[in-house]
Formats: sequence, structure tokens, C-alpha cells
Amino acid sequence: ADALSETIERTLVLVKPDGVRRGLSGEILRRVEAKGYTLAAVQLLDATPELLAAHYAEHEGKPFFAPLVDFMLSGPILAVVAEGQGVIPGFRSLAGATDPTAAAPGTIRGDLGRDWGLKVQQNLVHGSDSPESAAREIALWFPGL
Ligand code: RTP
Ligand code: MG
Repeated sequence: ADALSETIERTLVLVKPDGVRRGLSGEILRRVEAKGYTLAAVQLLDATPELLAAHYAEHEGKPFFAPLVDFMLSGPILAVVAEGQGVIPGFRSLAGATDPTAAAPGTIRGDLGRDWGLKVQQNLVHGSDSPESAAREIALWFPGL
């Protein structure tokens, strides 16, 4: 890479079942692309308990773990690899705070999400939180990429 080329950085974005169900996949991908990131891979799929146990291993044992897994099994998920310099923190910033009630307007969760009175925060999207998480999660959701 020369001095004029950016560092390729990748993150895993998931449009969770609530986002797919509400027809927000296009709006969410639009925001990722409008920010300037590139879509490197996109796949609509149904998760499995095994995939989710691996993906959410850090949350095993927490009270919201079982409801979270049930929610993530409740419908198809749009898995996306997004690419661009700074995309890992950049997408977390686009997504906004975990709790959609608290998430700032202008963010995906702040503009498009709310409290639905359910046991787990249905907050439309997931984004990897570090380079290590991104590598691990991309390998889980896109084996062979
Ligand atoms: P994500 O991993 O989905 O990008 O979200 P995050 O980092 O903002 O949140 P994290 O703490 O990693 O939690 C993972 C997901 O679990 C659900 N959650 N519900 N108390 C609750 O009801 C609760 N806490 C977490 C959310 O769907 C959150 O995104
Ligand atoms: Mg997280």
C-alpha cells in the first residue's frame, strides 16, 4: 500500500431480525454506504443456536442471554461485511447506543428504534467492537471469506 491508499479495515454488521422484519435493511445499508464504507459481502440467513452461542460467547450466563438468542432466532438476519478505514468504530458510531431509547437522534438505533417492552433490547443492528472481534465474527458468519 502506498501513502495515498487507505488501510483496509473490516467489520461485521448484522441487521438483526427486527430490522429485517420491519423492512429497514435497505435504509441501514444505505446509511453504511452513504457514510462512505464499501459492502464487501452480504448474506441473508437464519442463525442457529450454535452460531449464536459462538457469536455471543462473552454474554453467556448473563440474564439477557437466553432472550437474546431467542430474539436472534426469530427471523432472518442480514449479515454484512463492511469495509473502509475506521469502519469498526465508525459503524458503532452510526449505530448509536445499545439502548434505542437512549441512542442519539441521527444514529440508526436513535432514529429507527425504540423500546418495544420486551425482555431484550431489540436494537436493529450489531457491529463488531474491536479488530479482534471483527476477525472472529467475520470468520463465524462468512466462513471462507
Ligand atoms: P451488539 O453487540 O449487538 O453490537 O450491541 P452492543 O455491543 O451495543 O451490546 P452488547 O452489550 O454487546 O449486547 C449485545 C446485545 O444484547 C442485547 N442486550 N439486551 N439488558 C438487556 O436487555 C440487553 N443488554 C444487551 C442487545 O440486543 C445488545 O445489542
Ligand atoms: Mg456487543
